Amino acid sequence: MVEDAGYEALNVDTLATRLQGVASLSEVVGGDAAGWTVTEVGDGNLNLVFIVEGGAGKAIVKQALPYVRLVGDSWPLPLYRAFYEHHALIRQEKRAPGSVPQVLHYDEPQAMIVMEFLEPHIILRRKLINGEKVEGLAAFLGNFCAQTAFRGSELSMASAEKKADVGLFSGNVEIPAITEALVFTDPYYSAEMNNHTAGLDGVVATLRADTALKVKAQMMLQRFASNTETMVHGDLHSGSIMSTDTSSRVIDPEFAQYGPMGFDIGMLIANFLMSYFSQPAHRADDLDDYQSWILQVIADTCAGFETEFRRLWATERTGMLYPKSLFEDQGQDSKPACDAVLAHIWQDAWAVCGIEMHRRCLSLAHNADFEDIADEAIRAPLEARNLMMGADLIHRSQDLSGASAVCDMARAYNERDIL
Ligand code: SR1
Ligand code: MG
Repeated sequence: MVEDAGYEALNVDTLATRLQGVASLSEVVGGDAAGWTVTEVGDGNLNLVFIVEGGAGKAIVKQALPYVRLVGDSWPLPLYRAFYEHHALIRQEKRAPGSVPQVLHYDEPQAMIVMEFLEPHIILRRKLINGEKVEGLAAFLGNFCAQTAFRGSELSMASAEKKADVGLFSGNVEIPAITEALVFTDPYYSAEMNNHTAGLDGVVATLRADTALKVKAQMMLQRFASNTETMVHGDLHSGSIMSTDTSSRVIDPEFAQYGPMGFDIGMLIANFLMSYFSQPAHRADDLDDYQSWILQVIADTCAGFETEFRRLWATERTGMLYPKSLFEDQGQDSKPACDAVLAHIWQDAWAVCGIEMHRRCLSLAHNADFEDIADEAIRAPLEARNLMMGADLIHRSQDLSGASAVCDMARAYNERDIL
C-alpha cells in the first residue's frame, strides 16, 4: 500500500491524458482518448467518481481523495481505502458471482479503480424515493448477503486463508474508525459533527438518557470491532446498490473489513425501514401499496438469506467450523447447529439495524430518504417513528422472532404520533 507516492487527484481535464495508456480502459471505451468525454458524477461522501465515454462505450473511474469529501481537507483520510475496496470487490465477485461491477484496472499509487459502467442502473435509494419497484431485489440481496457471509467465513474458507485475509484487512484502521464513531457511538451523545432535525430534541434526549440502550450499542460495537466472522461490505445501504427495474448490483465496498455475519443485512434492512418511514412525505396515491412493497422486500430478503445460508451450510461447509465429521459423519443432523448460528446472526442484525436507524438521523451523513423532505415539520415526526423503532429493535434484538415481527413493528410505528 503506497501512500501519497506520486498521487495526484484526477479532474475532467486531466483524466483522458493520464489514462490513455490503460489498455483495459481503451478496450471498453475506445482507443481515441482525445475523443473521450469525461464527467464527474461523484455525489458520495468520500471519493471522486468519473464517467468516461468514448466511441465504443463507457467506464467508471473512481479515485480516493486524501480527505473526507463531505467535510473537506480538515478531515484527512488515507488513500489506502482504494486498496481495500479493490480487494473487497475481487472477493465479492468470487463469493457472490455477478453481484458487483467488473474491475477493469487498479492503480494503487493513484488510489484509483477503473470499473464497469452499470447502465441503465441508478442508485437504489433514488428509486425508492421515486417510488419505483425493482423486480428480484430481495432475492438478489438475500443471496448476496448470505453468500458473502458464508463464503467469507471459516464455515467455508480454510483457516490459513481466512486468517491471512483477516490480517490483510486489519491494516485498514481509519475507515472502520469512521463506522465505529459515526454509527455506533456519536448518535448517543452530542458529538461535534452531529445534527438532527428541529423538533426531535425530546426524542433525542430520551435515547441519550437510556443507559441500557447505550450499553447494547457499545456491546454491538465490541462485536463489530473484535469479531472477525466474515468479510463484510461494511456500508451496505441503499446508496451502495444500483438497480434497473429488473436487476441490481452492489457497489462501493471501501468500508470492507472482517466483522459479524449479521452486520451487512442489519444495515441493509435499516435502510429499507428508513425508506418505509419516509414514504408519506414522498407520495400520496400509491402510499399504502409502495410501503407494503418495501416491507415485502424486507421479509423476502431475510427469507432469501436464510434459504441460501442453509443451502450453503448443506453443500459448502468445508471449513473448520461445525465440521461434518462432528455431525453428519456421526449420523447426527447439523440443523440445530445451523439454527443456532442463524439465531446469532439475526440478533446481531437487529441490533445493527436499530443503530443504523439512529445514526442516519443523528450523527454526520444523513440519508436522502429523510433529508430530501425539505419541510422539517413534516420530516421530524417521520424520523421520530424511525428513531423510536430503532431503540425498540436494539432493546429486543435478542428475542425478536424474525423479519415478520420486525415488519409488524414497522407497521405499528408507522401509525404512531410520537411528536
Ligand atoms: C465521513 S463518511 C460518512 C459516511 O459516508 C460513507 O458512505 C459511510 O456511510 C460513512 O459512514
Ligand atoms: Mg459509499
